Amino acid sequence: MRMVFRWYGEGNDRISLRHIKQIPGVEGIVWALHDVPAGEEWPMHRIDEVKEQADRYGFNIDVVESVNVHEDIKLGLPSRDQYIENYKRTIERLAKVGVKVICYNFMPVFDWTRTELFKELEDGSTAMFYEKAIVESIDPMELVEKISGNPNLSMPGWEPERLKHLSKLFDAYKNVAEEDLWQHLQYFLEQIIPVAEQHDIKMAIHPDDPPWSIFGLPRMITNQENMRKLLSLVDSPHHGITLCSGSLGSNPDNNVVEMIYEFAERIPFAHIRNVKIYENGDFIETSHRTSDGSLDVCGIVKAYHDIGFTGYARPDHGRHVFDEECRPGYGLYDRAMGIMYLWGIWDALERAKQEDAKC
Ligand code: CS2
Ligand code: MN
Repeated sequence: MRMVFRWYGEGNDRISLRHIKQIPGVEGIVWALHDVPAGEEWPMHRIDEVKEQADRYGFNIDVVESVNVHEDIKLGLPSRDQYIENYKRTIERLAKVGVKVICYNFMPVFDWTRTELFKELEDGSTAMFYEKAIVESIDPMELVEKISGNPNLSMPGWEPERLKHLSKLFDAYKNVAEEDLWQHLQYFLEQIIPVAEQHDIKMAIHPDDPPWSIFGLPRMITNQENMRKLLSLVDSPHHGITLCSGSLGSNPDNNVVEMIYEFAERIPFAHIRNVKIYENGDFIETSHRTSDGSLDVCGIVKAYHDIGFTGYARPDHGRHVFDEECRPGYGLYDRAMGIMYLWGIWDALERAKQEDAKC
């Protein structure tokens, strides 16, 4: 398991590389050029710049999260071909600085969706919360208005400049059923994966978060069966999954441990975090510790250990603790604690393996 940490970039992240360096066992940063709009080629000089910044601290930049997929590709519009070409150029450029894994997602319109970004937990910390009834009852356009007036609620996909286009996007998706979306993904993969192969980069799709359809938009990467279908679209070790325990695990029917065993060979990147699921379908992000949430994080790490996982892993969203002011889910302290918990389990398993070997 190679531990990495998401960093939003110089001037864009309050957390410094100097501080990340002090978290035990972190060997690289998970990065992206967050200001380059989806669909555009990433400029080489900007890529080089991140490489230099990381080099100063001895961090690798092996994992990129995300190279975002333009909506026209997901919608299957004729303009997609140009965006796919741009995507290929970005893959080629990332290969030049040694990138090994590209995480991306194929969710229509929105990345992860929550209804509250700073919901207070019993211990006084805050975390991201999903209230099912709100998402189910609200007209997305009403939610847009609510969010427009509240800067604290800004989420991926809900950026002010995108809000203006949202109604048009919703209209465009009216004609896209789940099966169409699968075909559009296949079209994309058939062109991208050969380029990834050529440059020895593993493409790792992130599951849908939450793993069910929201606001009437189709979603695909939601459960084990669909992941099987996903992997069968293109048969290549360069086509894999970012196995995100928290995204998939917020549906109690999903068994993340089983997924790790089944898809072992196709997981270049692991996101590990815990969520607490309520009976009514709401969920909140908790500390990484197994007993704090509904997921068996111990069992998840054990599964990675059992399969001899040599891929990259990062703590995913964390709580906001110690009064830290940070971007939702991406504070320093709780993710650092998460890492120590993951290493604690991993090291104990390693030790047990050594003791066993001695007997
Ligand atoms: C996050 C995602 O929801 C999550 O668990 O890890 O926001 C992830 O960064 C993107 O979907 C990757 O494209
Ligand atoms: Mn994730």
